[in-house]
Amino acid sequence: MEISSLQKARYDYAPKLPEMLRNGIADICVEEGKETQSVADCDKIKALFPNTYGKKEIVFKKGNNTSAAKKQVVGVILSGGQAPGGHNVICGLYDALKSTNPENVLFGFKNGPSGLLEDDYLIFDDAYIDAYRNTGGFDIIGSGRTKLETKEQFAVAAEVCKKHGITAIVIIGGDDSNTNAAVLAEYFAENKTGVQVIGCPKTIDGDLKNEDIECSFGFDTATKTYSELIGNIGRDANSAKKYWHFVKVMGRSASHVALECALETQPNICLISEEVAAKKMSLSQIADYIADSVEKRAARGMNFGVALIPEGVVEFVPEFSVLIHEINELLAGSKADAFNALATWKEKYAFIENGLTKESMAVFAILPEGIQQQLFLERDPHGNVQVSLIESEKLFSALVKDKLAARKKAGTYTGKFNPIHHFFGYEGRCAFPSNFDSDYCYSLGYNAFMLIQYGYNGYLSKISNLSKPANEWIAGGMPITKMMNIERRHGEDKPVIKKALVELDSKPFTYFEARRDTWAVETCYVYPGAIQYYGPAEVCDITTKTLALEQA
Ligand code: FBP
Repeated sequence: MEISSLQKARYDYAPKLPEMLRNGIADICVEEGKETQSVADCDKIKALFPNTYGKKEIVFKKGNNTSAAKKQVVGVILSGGQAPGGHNVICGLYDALKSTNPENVLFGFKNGPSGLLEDDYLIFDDAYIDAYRNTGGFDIIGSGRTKLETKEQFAVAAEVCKKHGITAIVIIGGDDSNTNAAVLAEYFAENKTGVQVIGCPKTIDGDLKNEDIECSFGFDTATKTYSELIGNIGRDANSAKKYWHFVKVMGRSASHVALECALETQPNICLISEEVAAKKMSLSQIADYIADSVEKRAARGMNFGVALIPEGVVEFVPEFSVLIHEINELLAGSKADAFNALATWKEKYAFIENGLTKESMAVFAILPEGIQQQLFLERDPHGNVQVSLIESEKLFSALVKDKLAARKKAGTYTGKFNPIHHFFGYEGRCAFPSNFDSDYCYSLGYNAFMLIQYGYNGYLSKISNLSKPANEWIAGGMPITKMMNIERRHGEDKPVIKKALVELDSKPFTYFEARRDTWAVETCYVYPGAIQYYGPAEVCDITTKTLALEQA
């Protein structure tokens, strides 16, 4: 197989571990802290996790390794969307496991959690692992979105573990996957299977973070990749001076990715979904907000700009959520057949007009026709609108165009508005991990094995102090139940790790808020350039602005 020069060079990169994990396995001991309590709903969580609740936070130190000398057979699973660095979690896990005892075995369950249920696996060896060191992607074993959440699935998982003599499972996933890791850990403990479960925090969305987990892996590389592209677009816009670029960036619901890219590149506009929801902004208000920037810049002779749109924004617009709800109701069950039987869009439109409330129809009516049709024609297997498919970058540029046309008529705006659309998502999920993600992920995997070796169950691998150089990072573990609360999901009370949305009083947001009015009318673009893997630490090892501000 042909490989690029960079890939070859990255094979030789030695990821940096926290100081306490550096001296070799024989020199790692554990220090237990206080017993933990969940962040909320303690009694309910305790009742649901009688075997794994209230365990102690732990930190690794340099010192005599006192862990039990037993052969470990570990299974690892990649769960959910790709995030740069996943391969290194597995490499770190493998290296720690093999340096502890060359007889230890690492199973990789293929294509996500379903691999465990279907007993579909490979066994790693040096040659296989070496071909994936410091590379992006999840192709080492594949990933998938099957949820491991039912008792029946847990029983199958226990059988598969028993068959192979597996002593621990490592789940690399986001908030949902790690919630399920905690439930699986409790099941294994309750049924005395002897199998431990350890989670590792992954997602480019950056929404698995809390007072214990400083950031999920992949966020650093993905946002640096998007920021490079946005910076390039900003420079193109400032060179050609004739286009407004509407750039949608990934992040299923939280706006951490958009905010980080804005902090890196200083675009004219960046919507933050959480603010849209807090201020209950309507589509028309958002369009006016963007149009104001277009108009002010045009008045200064700048008919160009860059606007960032977070992927999930429309779901945070209250009137839009109501509209989606009404559409789902309107087409529920057999009503969809009556709609689908109508021959023309004109007839369908009349059906819609008849079925929606006046308020929702007013929202529907201002949408571009392409988006109106998308809402009714592209539906998921349950018949629901697929909000994630909505091309919000096109939606907002169309709404802004209408606003500007009205302003032109009123004589307040005389500029030109030529929008161009982009969506940056998949481009960043499998990039070569930055040095930060290479180091962080390798440390998470290495550390996950130390948690296994010391007998912990239901813990998340925790590496902290991340805004400092890697040697100052702190390695340890936190019981997943500590991060849980009860939330209403699909009509039921469920114990879950809380999803971290952008906090409007956080340092990253307030820093952005204090500067965005200037960015909206002036041209303040910053050009971060491509991720650098080799060179001075201040160029190659920088963390995200979000992390730097949070820990300032
Ligand atoms: P995870 O939460 O599993 O990490 O995935 C996040 C994400 O990358 C979102 O940013 C995006 O909306 C979604 O996955 C896309 O999912 P898919 O890969 O199934 O198209």
